[in-house]
Amino acid sequence: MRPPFVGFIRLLGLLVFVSACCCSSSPDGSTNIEKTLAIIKPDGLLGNYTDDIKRTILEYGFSIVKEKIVQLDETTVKRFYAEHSSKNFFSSLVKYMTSGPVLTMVLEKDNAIADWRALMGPTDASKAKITHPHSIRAKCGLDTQKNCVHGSDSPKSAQREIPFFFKELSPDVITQHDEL
Ligand code: FUP
Repeated sequence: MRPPFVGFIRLLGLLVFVSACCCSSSPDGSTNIEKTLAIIKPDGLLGNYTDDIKRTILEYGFSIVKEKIVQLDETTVKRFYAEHSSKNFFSSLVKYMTSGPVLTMVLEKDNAIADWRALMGPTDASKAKITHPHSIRAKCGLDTQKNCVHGSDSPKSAQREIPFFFKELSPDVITQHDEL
């Protein structure tokens, strides 16, 4: 007679097979595993939102590949936000980003760049509270500047921003497109 657990193991095997077949993100069976840079800005860190934000990150299926708390200086912020150097808010952005420590993280998952941006919500946290009330910026941000979190806005930005804070991660290991 067949031991009773053989049926159970077969069922388990079937479930694993079916979930493996269903978990690829695109119709051609490819996945788009990406890394993105996330920052919890001074208002997020000092406002004690860090644990909540990290819990949300994990709940949404990201892994936190790297993390470190840093106190940014003026030179570093000016380099990081160089594309905004001509904007009228630049000096106040630099002042804000150097006003306290930040938590920099590398997040990884399928479609991480767009998914983290979606989870963050719009740049203006005051508008996010109305249009995207469940977003992170709606919950812990205040306005366009004090908006609690940062996320790379494209694969090109992620390739620049990740090694900016984590030199050990070179650009070529950041975006990987795996064929199943
Ligand atoms: P985002 O990609 O959503 O972080 O937004 P942007 O790249 O447009 O802006 C980068 C940062 O500049 C924002 F997070 C905060 C700051 N900023 C201001 O302080 N004032 C503005 O009017 C716009 C942006």
